Amino acid sequence: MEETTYDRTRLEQWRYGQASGRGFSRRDLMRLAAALGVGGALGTAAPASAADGPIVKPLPPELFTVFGTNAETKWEALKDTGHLVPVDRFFVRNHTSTPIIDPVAYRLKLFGSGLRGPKEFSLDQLQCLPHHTTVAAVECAGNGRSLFTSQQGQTVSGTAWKLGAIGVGRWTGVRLGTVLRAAGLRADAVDVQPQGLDANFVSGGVDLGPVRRPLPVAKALDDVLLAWELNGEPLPPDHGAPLRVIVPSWIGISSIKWVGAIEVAAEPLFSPWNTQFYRLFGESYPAEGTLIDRQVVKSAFELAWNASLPLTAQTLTGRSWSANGPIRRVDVSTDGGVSWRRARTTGPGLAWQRWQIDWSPATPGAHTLIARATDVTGASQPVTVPHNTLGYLFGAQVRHPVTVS
Ligand SMILES: Nc1nc2c(c(=O)[nH]1)N[C@H]1C(S)=C(S)[C@@H](COP(=O)(O)O)O[C@H]1N2
Ligand SMILES: [Mo]
Repeated sequence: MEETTYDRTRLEQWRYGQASGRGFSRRDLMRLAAALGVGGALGTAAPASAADGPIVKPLPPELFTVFGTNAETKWEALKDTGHLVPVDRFFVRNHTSTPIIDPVAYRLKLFGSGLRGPKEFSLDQLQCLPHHTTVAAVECAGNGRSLFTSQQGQTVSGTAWKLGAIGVGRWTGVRLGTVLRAAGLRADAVDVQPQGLDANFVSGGVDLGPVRRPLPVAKALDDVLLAWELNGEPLPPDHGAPLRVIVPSWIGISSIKWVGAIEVAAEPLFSPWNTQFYRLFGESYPAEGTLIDRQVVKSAFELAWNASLPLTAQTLTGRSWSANGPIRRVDVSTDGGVSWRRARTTGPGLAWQRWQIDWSPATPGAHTLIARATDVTGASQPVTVPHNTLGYLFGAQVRHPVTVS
């Protein structure tokens, strides 16, 4: 009885954003759900078998840097590609391992207090709904994390990505809104929480359940897609086959891969992925942390880290992106930020903007290149960003070292 009162108070605190950032264990969550009668099928059995390693596709060293279950795209491998990142070099971020899911046996299960009743769809049934295609980035919230340490001397935890935890693809599927309405969405629904069919995520010995994170219903009905195709091909296993969520402009964790169930609730939902992770903690933030959803402005050169460049006239290329909309201008410094020149933008400004600038290095030796983008809202890239302990949203100007000889 006392416990129920406590849990209810905790839920109320979450609703008003006042609770501590400690998050919930799966047991806490199930107990809370049972006590309040708001739960659903947490951790439904996955019709999946494991692949040999955490990632199925080949990870050749010229395309990827591998960090355990994750693989970062090398920026030099994007130099001669088009606007989209080819599947063979699209970064992979797996909490555990890529599951192999039988598309015929596959069902998407929708449930929760925000629906008139539970509903299931086969892949065929989903593919009979109106199709929609969008070009969108998937970018990890921790993209650029290692720069907190290498540029700002700060300690952060998590995968030490440079800038290659982003990929832009052309995704085809059905709008999440179409599926929610077909499932009987109620007017009082507030949150939508997709969950993956990959293995439960265990952190510090605690089973946190399936990878899942809530979205407000307004975002779910806006531009979110349930995708079965990437760049005109069936979705590959590592990127969520047979079906994944694509949440444009939001941090990568929102784009749940291998989505097996979606909870739709008439009350706020929470999971460790919005209470414990994907919040900004640190000196500059409140004790309970600041929830993050959207990405920030970033830029990268299509060059290796410490690239060797010739002492001749050449064209440097790169890309810049922002969750706020199109990039309005990109300025480049080849002298560590002393002087700046405007880069020429090339190609469409869809999800990211390609650009180039000519450079004739005057001297051999070490040089520092910097690209600084400004988006349509005037948001740009500062010299430094405030530290957060989990190393999210590194939007500062990146000092890219090269050697000219
Ligand atoms: N089910 C599930 N979905 C997931 C993840 C995961 O581990 N499991 N990782 C998330 C994170 S943190 C990111 S950044 C993106 C990465 O997508 P990608 O591997 O297709 O590049 O997927 C998200 N969706
Ligand atoms: Mo991520």
